[in-house]
Amino acid sequence: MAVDYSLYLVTDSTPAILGDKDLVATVKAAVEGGATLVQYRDKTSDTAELVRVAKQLHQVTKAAGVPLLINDRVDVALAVGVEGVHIGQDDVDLKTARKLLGTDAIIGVTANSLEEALEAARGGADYLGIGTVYATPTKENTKSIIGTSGVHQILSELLTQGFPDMKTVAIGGINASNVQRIIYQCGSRKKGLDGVAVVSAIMASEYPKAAAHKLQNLLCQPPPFVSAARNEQLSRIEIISKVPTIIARMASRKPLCHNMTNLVVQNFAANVALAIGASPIMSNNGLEAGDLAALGGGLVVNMGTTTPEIRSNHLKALAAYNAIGGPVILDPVGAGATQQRREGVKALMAGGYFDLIKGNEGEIRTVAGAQGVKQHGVDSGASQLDLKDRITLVKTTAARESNIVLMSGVVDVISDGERTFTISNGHKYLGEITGSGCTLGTTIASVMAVEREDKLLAAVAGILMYEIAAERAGEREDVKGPGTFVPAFIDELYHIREECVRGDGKWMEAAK
Ligand code: 3NM
Ligand code: MG
Repeated sequence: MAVDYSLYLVTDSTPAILGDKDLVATVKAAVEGGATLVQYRDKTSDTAELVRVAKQLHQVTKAAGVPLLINDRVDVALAVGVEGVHIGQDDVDLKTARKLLGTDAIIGVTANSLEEALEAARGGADYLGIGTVYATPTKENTKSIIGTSGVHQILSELLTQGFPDMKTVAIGGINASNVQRIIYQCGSRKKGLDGVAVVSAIMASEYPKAAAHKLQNLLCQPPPFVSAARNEQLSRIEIISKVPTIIARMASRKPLCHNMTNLVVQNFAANVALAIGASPIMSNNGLEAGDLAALGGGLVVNMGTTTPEIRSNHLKALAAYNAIGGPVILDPVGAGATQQRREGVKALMAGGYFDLIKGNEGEIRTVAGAQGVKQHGVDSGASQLDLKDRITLVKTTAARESNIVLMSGVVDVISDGERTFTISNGHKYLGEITGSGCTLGTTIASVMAVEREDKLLAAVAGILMYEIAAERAGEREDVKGPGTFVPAFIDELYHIREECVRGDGKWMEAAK
């Protein structure tokens, strides 16, 4: 019989989670609300109590047609005649469990790493519980926090190593606020999760039926930030023909460009937004982000000025934009430079979805290593990768995060994990003024706010507008250096916008 792994409830009888609710009644409510599989997990009760409670739970689950598994204890599973067990790395081995329970039993195994996942798959596990995704008070002694990218890596290896049909659920810190994103970011087009396992999101809820129902509803829909459509391919000719129209549309729509940025570039970012035809707002107050997100614009989260308070504002704003699918860009300024910033990147990436992450080589390398995926031979600092390796890093990071990654440089590399472009426009004076990276983010967020279907196309449009304007400004006779460059650059951004509005796309011939 096919097992539905979509909403897997793992029980917890401790007062910290269950409160004063009754365990069996809570499970009954959860199953009524939509839990599709139940694991009785009790690490402290003696065997007689485990058998007694498991019998009660089994009555409830059997009536609902939902399988019941027992955590760790094959003997209890046998005594009660439930559908299977879930075993951890420290419990009875898979082979023995299978021998005792037979081929029909459902046997799941916890996998914290790729090695553990492959071993369990080879050993004939029916499903893997992959985690710990995010740190959780429910289980504090977990081996490692692997994030969505760690799960993603295990799923893709299962596919390439010959286990395309292996059933998988993710576990650890999953709740209604992140479940859609976790499903989206853990999986890929080729292999996704079969479900999520939760403890506190249901067991700690005052209304377990409603909590399960809400999770089941969320599981049925993609997260709001997933675009409905996109181009399978994107040729140079298509880009050249589409970009001026997109910029013209931006100028007519005047999208809000919400910058949570550092103190140095606020004024410059606002001027760039105005020049390209967007409507800037500089707000670092996370509490008003919901109102701003509702206006339909894009958000730039810039880590240039960082304190714990700013981080909490960033997280609030991220959640507000994610909730309605508004585009969000992360600019992880100086990401690898200090412990605070490394932690900051991790916390932001675990706290929400960034449609695009933009940084220089060092920053993108920090982002790539931020979530428990080990990188080979990486240290912080100056450019060390050749173009081929930069392309590989950008592409694999984007695939792993299910978003877009832009590594800026003399040659920019941008990818959504499947389509990858290099862009070689720009001018050396961009490197001689402050905020040129930050305001590229401002430009991209503004374009993404109007081009919602193909986010990669939107980002490429923003980069080309920005860098060709810089090129034109840098080549002007009245520009003698970085000081005169800044106003000329703002003028050229404005001119390109005007040309687009007039239907004149000749400026795009400079794209390279
Ligand atoms: N196993 P919550 S994490 C039971 O990583 C369990 O193997 C984990 O609880 C693992 O849904 C975990 O409340 C607890 O975060 C998950
Ligand atoms: Mg165990």
